[in-house]
Amino acid sequence: MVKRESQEGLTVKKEDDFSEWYTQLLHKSELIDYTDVSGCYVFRPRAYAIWENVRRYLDSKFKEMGVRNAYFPLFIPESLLKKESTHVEGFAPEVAWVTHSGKAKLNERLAVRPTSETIMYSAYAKWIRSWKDLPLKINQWCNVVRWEFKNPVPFLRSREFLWQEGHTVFATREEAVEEALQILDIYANAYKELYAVPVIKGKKTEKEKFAGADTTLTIETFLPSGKAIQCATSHNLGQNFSKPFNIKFKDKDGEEKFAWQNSWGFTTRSVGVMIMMHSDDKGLVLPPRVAENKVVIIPILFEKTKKEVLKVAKQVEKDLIQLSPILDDREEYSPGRKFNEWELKGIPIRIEIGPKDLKNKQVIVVRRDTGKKQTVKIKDLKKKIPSILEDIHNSLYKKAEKYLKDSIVEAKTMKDLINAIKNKKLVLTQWCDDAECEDWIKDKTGGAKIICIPFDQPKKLDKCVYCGKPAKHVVYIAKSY
Ligand code: 86X
Repeated sequence: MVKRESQEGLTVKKEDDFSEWYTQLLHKSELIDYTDVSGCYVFRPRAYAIWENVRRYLDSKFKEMGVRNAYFPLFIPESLLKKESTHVEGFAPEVAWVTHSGKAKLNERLAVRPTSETIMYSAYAKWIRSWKDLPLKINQWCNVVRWEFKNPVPFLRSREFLWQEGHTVFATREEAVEEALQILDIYANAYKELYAVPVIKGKKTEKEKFAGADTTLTIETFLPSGKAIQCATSHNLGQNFSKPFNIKFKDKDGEEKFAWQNSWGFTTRSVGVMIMMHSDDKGLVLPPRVAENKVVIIPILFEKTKKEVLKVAKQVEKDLIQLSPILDDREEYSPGRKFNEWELKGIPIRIEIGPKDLKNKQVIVVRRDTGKKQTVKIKDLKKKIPSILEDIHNSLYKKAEKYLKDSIVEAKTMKDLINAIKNKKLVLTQWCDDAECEDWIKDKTGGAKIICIPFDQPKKLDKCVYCGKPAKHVVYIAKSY
């Protein structure tokens, strides 16, 4: 088949070629541009605006919890990075190094931060002396670099990405455990309330958890590509870092104790998750709460009526100013061409204003998610549009939730499991907690892994899908990003 040579709409369907669809979508909607460095992308203004909205939301939630922002350096001396070697080992090939200034070799190599535990915790060791210094709750918004070799995917897997990393310190294990759960809830709510994306809350298996953690909590979802994806994570670090970094405090009882720590992170990957979940063959579908412009106003211009139509369009723009409307009054493009462009760019609502409607003091309102049209009296717009936006958010969430539920298949035997994985499903099954069975499951399914042990567990368990011994948990298994 010959591909349509069009700079405008998407030339492939989401269902036919997911990855080509995603690449075209990001490029043509002007969210992402490429650079000469593989795996490093430009976030264009419309993409960055999404991140700013999420960032504002999360930042205020963290502050409500008493977390304060700080900024630590980008460069981490090699000796410091390797201080707690077990957590770095598996990651070593991904670390990018600064070795020179100009032509002169540095005395010590500097890592470009892949994550900031080491640099933050060496400072914490100096700052924490007594129980009165605890809890210490610090977050930073920054970029990190991991020189991955798997094929890069914009937003989902890039060599540089943006995130927040929270690093908190407590006097007791209990406080830390409680906070890690609260953070996971904040993350899950951000996905639900901003991105309209449902997630599954759970715990990683011993094998899949962060090596530096006692437990890794996670939120996961399942994308229309047929793959699961980790959406954000919150770790109980126990005393695994406080011991090597010597983060000790004098407790109320006069004894010196090692502190209990958490770390948690949410990245720009989330933007890609949202886009993959909701967007369609016409282009982006943006949930209203993260969309930079919630409305586009398109006046239908004819020579005779141009003046009055534009006048009303400008009045509507004013009435809806809170929603950052775009007034597309360009005369060099046809209305049809404008409809396509703003659909491609995912603006949640289009308002068409033509001379006929004006006579009736009304406009046409079109939803991006369903394409449904309705007429609305101009005087009602200010009240009606926000409620339609709410409706769009809720119906996007419901649709994604149905997709997630419909993707789940229960398996009782390995045969069912292997089959369901072949059919790109998210499999709910039971497992004995043995790492060997976990390895075999991965092997027999061609690389599917245990995504998480969901918090939501049944009262009664049956047997392990692999070995047949009594099961300890239900688990989700899928191919994943
Ligand atoms: C693990 C753990 C943790 C704070 C989070 O998941 C949330 C925010 N950090 C990150 N991790 C590494 O420790 C790591 C270390 C090195 Cl040296 C590396 F090159 C890559 C890494 N990737 C992940």
